[in-house]
Amino acid sequence: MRTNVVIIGGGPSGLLLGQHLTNAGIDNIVLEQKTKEYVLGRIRAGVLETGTVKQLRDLGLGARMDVEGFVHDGTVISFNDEQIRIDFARHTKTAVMVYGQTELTADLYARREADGAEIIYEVSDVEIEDLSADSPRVAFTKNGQRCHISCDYVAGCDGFHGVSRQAIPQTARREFEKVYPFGWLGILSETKPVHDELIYANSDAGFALCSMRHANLSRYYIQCDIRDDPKAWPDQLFWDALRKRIPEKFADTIETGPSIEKSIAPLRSFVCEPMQWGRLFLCGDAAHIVPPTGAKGLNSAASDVYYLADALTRLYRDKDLAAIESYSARALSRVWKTQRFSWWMTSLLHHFPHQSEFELRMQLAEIEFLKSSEQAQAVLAQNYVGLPY
Ligand code: RFL
Ligand code: PHB
Repeated sequence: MRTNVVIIGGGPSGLLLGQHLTNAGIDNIVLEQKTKEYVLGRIRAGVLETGTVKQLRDLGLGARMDVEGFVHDGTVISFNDEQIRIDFARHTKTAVMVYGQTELTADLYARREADGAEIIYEVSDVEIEDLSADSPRVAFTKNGQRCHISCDYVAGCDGFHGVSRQAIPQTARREFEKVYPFGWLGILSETKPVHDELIYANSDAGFALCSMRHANLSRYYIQCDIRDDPKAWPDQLFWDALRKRIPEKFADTIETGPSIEKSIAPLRSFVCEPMQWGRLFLCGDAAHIVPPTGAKGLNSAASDVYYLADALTRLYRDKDLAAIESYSARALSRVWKTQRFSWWMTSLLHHFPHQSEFELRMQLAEIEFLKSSEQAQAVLAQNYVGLPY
C-alpha cells in the first residue's frame, strides 16, 4: 500500500487532519486501534473555540453543529456566593460553541465515510519505520496479518498514550510535565442544565463545573481525590457535594437525577518538544495535554491540525517546503500560551492539598482583581474564546 500521508489515530485530531487533506486532494489513510463505536463512546470535551468552529464550517462540517450546538457568549466564574460574568461578546465580539466532542467526531466519521476516504480500524502494533528516508513506512497488524504502508509523511494523532511521540529519539525530545494533586469526577445526567451558561466555581469546599450538552443533558464535574473510585461516589453524594460548591441561587434550583455516566479524569499539563521529527508530525494529545479547566484540549488539537494542514497543502500545491519546516515552532508558540491559560485557570479555581494561608489569599486576591478589572475579564475572555491562529 502507498499513500501521501499516514495518519495514526482516528480521534478528533486524526479525523480533522484527514478531512483537510481529503478536501485538498491529498491522499491519506487513517489507522485507528479501536472500533468506531469505542471512540464515539468516550465522553470528553464540550466547548469549541471560535477558531475551531470556523475551521469546521470552512471544511463543510458545520451543518449539524449550527443546528444542534449552543452559542455561548459568556461564562460565570464564582467563588462561594460571589459571581463574575465574563462577557465574551463584549470583550471579543465572538463566542464559543457548546457541542460535544462525541458529536463532532461522529460528524467527522460520517463525512469521511461519505467521501470514501480510507480508515482502518482495530490495528495493533503500529510501528513507524525509516523516518529520515524520503519514503517512511508504517507497519501494523490487522486480523493477525502484518501490513505496511509507504508514504511521504506520517501524522502522529494517536493521543497521549500513542506510539508516535516515542518515535522521536529520546535524545532529541524534551518533555515538560506537571501533574496536579487532584482529579475531576464527572457525571452526565438527563436533566435540564442549571444555567444557560457554564459555571466555573471555586468554593471553600473545592472546585465544581456546571456544563451541558443540550437542553436536557447536563455535564457536571467536581474536584476529587485522584485515588477515589467513582463507585465510592453514589449520585446523592455527588449532588450534595456539587450544591455546596456553587452559588446558592444555583444550588437551590439545580435539577438532579440519576447519572448515566460517571468517571474520574486526572489533571496534567504536558508538552513535548519538538512536535516534528524527520517526516513525522505530532498533533493534539500526542504532543501536549492540558488540565480541562480552560476547555482547551480539543481546541489545541484543532489549532495544530490547522497549521499542519496548511503546511502540507502548501507543500503539495505550491512545492513550498518552508511551511513544513516551521510547523513545530508555529504550533508550539500557540501551545505554550494555551498551557499557560489552562494552568492559570486551574490554579485559580482549585483547592490544592497543603495550600498555605498565603496561597489561599493569593487566590482570593486574584478573584477580587478579576471582579474589579474589566481588563482582567477581557484577558480571560480573549483566552477562553481562543487565541488567533
Ligand atoms: P485522542 O482523542 O486521544 O485520540 C487519539 C486516537 O488515537 C488512537 N490510538 C491509536 N491508533 C492507532 N495506533 C495506536 N498505537 C494508537 N494509540 C492511540 C486512540 O484510540 C484514539 O482514538 O487524541 P486527539 O485526537 O489528539 O484529541 C484530543 C482530545 O480528545 C482531547 O484533547 C480532549 O478530549 C481533552 N479533554 C477535554 N478537552 C476539552 O477541550 N474539554 C474537555 O472538557 C475535555 N474533557 C478530555 C476531557 C480528555 C479526557 N481524557 C483524555 C481522559 C475528559 C477526559 C476524560
Ligand atoms: C464539558 O462540558 O465537558 C467541559 C466544559 C468546559 C470545560 C471542561 C469540560 O472547561
